[in-house]
Amino acid sequence: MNDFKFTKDDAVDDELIQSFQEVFSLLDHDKDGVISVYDLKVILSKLNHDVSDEDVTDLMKQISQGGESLDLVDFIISVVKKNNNSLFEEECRSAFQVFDKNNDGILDFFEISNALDFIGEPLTNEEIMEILSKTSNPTGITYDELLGLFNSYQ
Ligand SMILES: [Ca+2]
Ligand SMILES: [Ca+2]
Repeated sequence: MNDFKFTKDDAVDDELIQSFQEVFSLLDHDKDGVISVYDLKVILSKLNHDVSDEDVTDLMKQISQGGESLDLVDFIISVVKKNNNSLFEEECRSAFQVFDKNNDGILDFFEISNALDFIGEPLTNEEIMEILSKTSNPTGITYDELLGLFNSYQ
């Protein structure tokens, strides 16, 4: 097995890795430790998906980001990355709803100011005005714009 270690930031615990290992070994049809195009094809035909070699190769490229096979570490990383993104979006959305006190879908100046105080990063009025000046609507910020701002800082 690999001695690849995940850092704390990856938020992967032993139990999770074990369930990844189980899924992985299901997908690794010939049990050689790598999910290949061949393995994918066997699995898909078992599931009654009639797929061409080309389709399977395309699918593999999508999962492995251009590669031709996946080992366990690649597999976990591709799944974790995917989950983190949607988790992140979900958290942003619920945070947005909490701070959008009047539920109009826009964080206005006071709502932003409250939100920043709440997360312990108060900005000056000028700084908030500057953020707002970058948005399409100078009186407030929509969820999509907020997400865009977060993503640009990442
Ligand atoms: Ca295999
Ligand atoms: Ca609002």
